[in-house]
Amino acid sequence: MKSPLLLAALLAVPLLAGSPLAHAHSGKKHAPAADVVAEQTAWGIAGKRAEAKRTINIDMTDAMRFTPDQLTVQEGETVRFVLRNTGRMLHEMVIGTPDELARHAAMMAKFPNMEHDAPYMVHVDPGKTGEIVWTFNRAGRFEFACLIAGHYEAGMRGTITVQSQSGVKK
Ligand SMILES: [Cu+2]
Repeated sequence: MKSPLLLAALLAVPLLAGSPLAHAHSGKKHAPAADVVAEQTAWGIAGKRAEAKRTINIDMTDAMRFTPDQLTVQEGETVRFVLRNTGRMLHEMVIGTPDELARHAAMMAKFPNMEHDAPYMVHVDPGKTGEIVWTFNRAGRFEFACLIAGHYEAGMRGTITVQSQSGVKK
């Protein structure tokens, strides 16, 4: 006979997974890592490491800054970002449109312990490095930011300008 506790635990799983909070931060559902399908976003699409001809190294610090914080890439370019956290606290890099990042940051400020993950973000522990491989197949002006509560607000942000193939900035 199943204990009531176990039953409660079993019931809690689908309840949690289906709660609006679990997905509220992006407005999109997150697929488990095992069956991630590259999803087109307004700021590009998950890239393949083998296609990344360029690596951009970025430092993250407890001064709430990325170095460098202004990047220019070409439309269609796949970039491998290598993030080095030289601080003593967790940092992350999330790529998006300025609007999307602002919304996401507000959600993170409200629910600081909310877990979030997607191909356009990486969390980097102190002293570690992390990686994002991203294909910028949409021209425009985008941003990247650390959305850990308080970091975005402290200015931990950068810009990514994706130049269209015709050379005209949108
Ligand atoms: Cu941070």
